[in-house]
Amino acid sequence: MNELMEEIKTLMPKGKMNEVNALVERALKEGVPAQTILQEGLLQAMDIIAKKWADGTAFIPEVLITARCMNAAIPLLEPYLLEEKEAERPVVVIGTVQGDLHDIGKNLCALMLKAKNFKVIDVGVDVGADKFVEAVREYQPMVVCLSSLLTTSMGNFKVVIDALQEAGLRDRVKVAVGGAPITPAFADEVGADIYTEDAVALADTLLQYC
Ligand code: B12
Repeated sequence: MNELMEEIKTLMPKGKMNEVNALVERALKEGVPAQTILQEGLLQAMDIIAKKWADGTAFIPEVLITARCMNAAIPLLEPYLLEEKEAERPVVVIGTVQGDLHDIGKNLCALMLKAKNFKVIDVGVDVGADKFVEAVREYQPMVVCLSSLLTTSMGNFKVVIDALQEAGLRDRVKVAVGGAPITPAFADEVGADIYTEDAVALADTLLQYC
């Protein structure tokens, strides 16, 4: 990887645009993160030429051709940079527990979380413990949010938490619970980590876990 970055830095002040692009593509193919190529290749090359210009050992044409190489390479990195940024967003799984079809409050929670830049995986309504476990295994969220509006379904919080425990996933994920009939005492009783009364408080609380 270092060799590729060194080559990029050597070729950019020479204006070798096609060669630089080919090296960027090769680095991406070899799995070098786009952020690394940007920081340790392209930006360092710009930095070196800017310093040389400042101390009089390089001139404007060299600065311009280096910048041209930089501009030509950026579009190659762009989709990867966006993807990497996406991957950094904290993930939350949310759903309404089994036996319960109410989703207005859950949707509101999902909306508020998205507004705070969480990546939200909404598993829907009437969701059994198995599906929550599957989602936690697949998406590895920071928090799983369980919603219930019915006194007949709120007991399923514990079923989900027990299933996570049994699957060996409980230590890897926080559990938040909520819904109109839920109280802080009930959240404690079922072994949840987080309870809030509404969606705005949920989003603010989860930000503290990032
Ligand atoms: C709308 C509604 C329905 C709609 C649901 C439509 C939908 N797509 O959701 C329909 C008509 C389908 C419906 C059906 C039923 N309903 Co209904 N329904 C309601 C009603 C009027 C409003 C619920 C609502 O959306 N509130 C607005 C949202 C924004 O508030 P919220 O859900 O509480 O969410 C907020 C917080 O609680 C919190 N929150 C929510 N989830 C989570 C999750 C986490 C992790 C956190 C931290 C916070 C959080 O944040 C949210 C936003 O700030 C309530 C009455 C009420 N006042 O609550 C009855 C109510 C919940 N329903 C009730 C009942 C009995 C039923 C039925 C059984 C009726 C029947 N006999 O068929 C069925 C159940 C069907 C089923 N299996 O789910 C009862 C429940 C009583 C009980 N003791 O359990 C209620 C309380 C009405 C009553 N007073 O009798 N219902």
